Amino acid sequence: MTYDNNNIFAKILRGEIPCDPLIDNDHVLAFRDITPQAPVHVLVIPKGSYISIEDFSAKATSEEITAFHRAVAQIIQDENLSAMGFRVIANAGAHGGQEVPHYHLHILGGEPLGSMLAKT
Ligand code: DGP
Repeated sequence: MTYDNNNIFAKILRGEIPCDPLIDNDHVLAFRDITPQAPVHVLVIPKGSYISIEDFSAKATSEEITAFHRAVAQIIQDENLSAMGFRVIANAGAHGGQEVPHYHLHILGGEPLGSMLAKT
């Protein structure tokens, strides 16, 4: 599978679609999901062209991987999620229900999130 330069997050990274960044640095962009599934629902994406967690974990540089996970920690802290807990989701491919083929983590919290999987 090759990276689709026309996916929505690629367009956000090019500034063709607006977003309100919570983090914007050399390697990472974080912003709120347009259709939040919880009171806190933040997406963390690498700026590099990676399709999925598999692609990113296999090919990203150590610098990119470190920056990405530091950003995850920053969002968890900035959104005050540590005390009550939260969930991090990486959808991948058809069975994973991934809609946007640019790697992203969903960080969800702010209320009890229920069971881990709902196959609807
Ligand atoms: P996934 O199914 O894991 O690929 O989730 C993609 C998420 O991206 C979905 O929860 C909605 C969100 N999303 C799609 N388009 C936009 C957009 O233009 N802006 C923002 N902020 N979020 C978007």
